[in-house]
Amino acid sequence: MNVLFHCGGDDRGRMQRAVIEALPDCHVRVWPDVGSPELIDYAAVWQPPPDFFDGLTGLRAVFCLAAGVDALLQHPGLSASVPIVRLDDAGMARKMAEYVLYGVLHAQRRFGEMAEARRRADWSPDLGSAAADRFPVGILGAGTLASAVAERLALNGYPVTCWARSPRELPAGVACVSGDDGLRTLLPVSRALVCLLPLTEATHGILNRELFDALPAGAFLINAARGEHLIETDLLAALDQGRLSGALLDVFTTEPLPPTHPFWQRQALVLTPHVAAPSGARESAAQVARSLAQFQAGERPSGWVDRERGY
Ligand code: NDP
Ligand code: OXD
Repeated sequence: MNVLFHCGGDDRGRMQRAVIEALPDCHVRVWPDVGSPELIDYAAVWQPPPDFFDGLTGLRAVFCLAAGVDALLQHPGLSASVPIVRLDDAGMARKMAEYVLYGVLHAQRRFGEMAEARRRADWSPDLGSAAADRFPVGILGAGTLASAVAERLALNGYPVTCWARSPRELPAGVACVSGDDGLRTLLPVSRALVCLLPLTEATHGILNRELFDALPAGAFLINAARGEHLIETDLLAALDQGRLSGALLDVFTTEPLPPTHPFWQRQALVLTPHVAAPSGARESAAQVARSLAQFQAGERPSGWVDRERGY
């Protein structure tokens, strides 16, 4: 079997070695060394270039080396009839749980305001902070990453509610709501709101003025999903109006975030360069190998993407 590999980003060397090692019975070709394109059976990719799929007429499935498939689904070269299998956890859930816990602690214990006071050499700002059990957290999403995040937050004493398309069984102590009504009940009580949704037509721009207005005044936003979930100008306005006290952002409409972007000037924003939850190279490669074997056996691997839903 011929597998065509391509990985964008800094981790490409480790990912390439891990995939080759995990597929000893396959001939793994590293793009652009495609050989005869019609002989490629599978692709394992992250950030494929525009001409990556050219001539791959025998392609049977694509294994996405990431959890989010929004960019892959929009790749003009990928035929809509080719199945996509994404990474399901692959080491990301634990890291995402750490990342979001950091953000929630930052908001609940008011570390951002303390950092500002520290810049003024102000020793004793009377900030006070709510106890964890009085600091409800809402999570948009109830999937692989959101469940792990919710479980970690609940263990730390936060009341946690996740929002999904349809009701879901979640870890002990975590509530789940769904649909428009569910969102309406979740927002007014969420002192921190975390976005862990896939980017789809339905979720594009969901973090907007209307949603911010429905949160309690001074709520804190954490977006670790995709930059396009957020209307950036609405966030700046909500900060100016005190609707939001701050945000932790890992993802942006334009990455890398341009040096002139207004976000850099806002002390209330904690910015990270899309590093919330990198997948582990070995875990990812092992999952690709497992998924490929399942696919060959006519089974549906766990990260199967439903193109209709968009995730
Ligand atoms: P999953 O597919 O496991 O979970 C998606 C969740 O979102 C599901 O609970 C789903 O609901 C819910 N959802 C989808 N659409 C809607 C909607 N319209 N209304 C309400 N709920 C909705 O995804 P993962 O948890 O694996 O990943 C989530 C995203 O995180 C990825 O798509 C990616 O963009 C981002 N990501 C970011 C990383 C980073 O480092 N910053 C790293 C990895 C991923 P239901 O359960 O009903 O289907
Ligand atoms: C992903 C990501 O989707 O790293 O896996 O953003």
